[in-house]
Amino acid sequence: MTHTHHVYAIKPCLLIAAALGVLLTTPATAEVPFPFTINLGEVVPADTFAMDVTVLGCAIGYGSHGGYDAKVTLQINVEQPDGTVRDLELFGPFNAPVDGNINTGSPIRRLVLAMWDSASRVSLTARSWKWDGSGDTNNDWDNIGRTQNSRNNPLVRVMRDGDTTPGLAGFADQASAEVYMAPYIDEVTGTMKLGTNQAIYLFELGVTSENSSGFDLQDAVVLVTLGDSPVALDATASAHD
Ligand SMILES: [Ca+2]
Ligand SMILES: [Ca+2]
Repeated sequence: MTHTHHVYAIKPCLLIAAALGVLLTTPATAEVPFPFTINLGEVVPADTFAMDVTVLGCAIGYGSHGGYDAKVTLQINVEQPDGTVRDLELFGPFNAPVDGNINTGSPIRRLVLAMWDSASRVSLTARSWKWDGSGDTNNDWDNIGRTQNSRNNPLVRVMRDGDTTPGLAGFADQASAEVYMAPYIDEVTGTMKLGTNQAIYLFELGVTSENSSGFDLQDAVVLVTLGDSPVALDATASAHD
């Protein structure tokens, strides 16, 4: 229940670092273990923590043969021990499909310069948007009702160290989830190779049936790395850039 005062806890919510915009060509696997558990799609840290959130990839389109690229927006939801929820819009406004779009064809990295209480519960929410056929402003994209939260949701899979990858082809010649996660897959065993402080969220944002050919679990692929300070996370990433 108590708030931990820390040198980085300048504001209770979001002091968000500038986009570093780095291309992650090598795994940013942290060397220092950081304890947390995944419970039904939520990360539950065992200590005060900072977060690094990286969109590794995104592939979803509409129309024949994949058509045009859909917009995708992303929100990080931190439920604190007192029950209050902070919605972090690290990648732009969740309800502005153009300004907040993460389906850009490139990885996007954001560092949260805030410390959070242990026992907070972290989940992710992603939303896909469909073009209404006119221009390219926020108002020209409709939420098609594909909003998925990672909490206890079969349409969002959470990968941790040692997990088996989904093994699904990308829809309409899109790259598979494995391609986006390649730096984090063990070449010998084919299983996930992540730090104990890392998890990758795989979102299905196009269909709701696992039997559909559109079920490819890479409509958004998001890496979350927890650390005991923003400085530690930044140093970890820099060491691998
Ligand atoms: Ca897809
Ligand atoms: Ca899909």
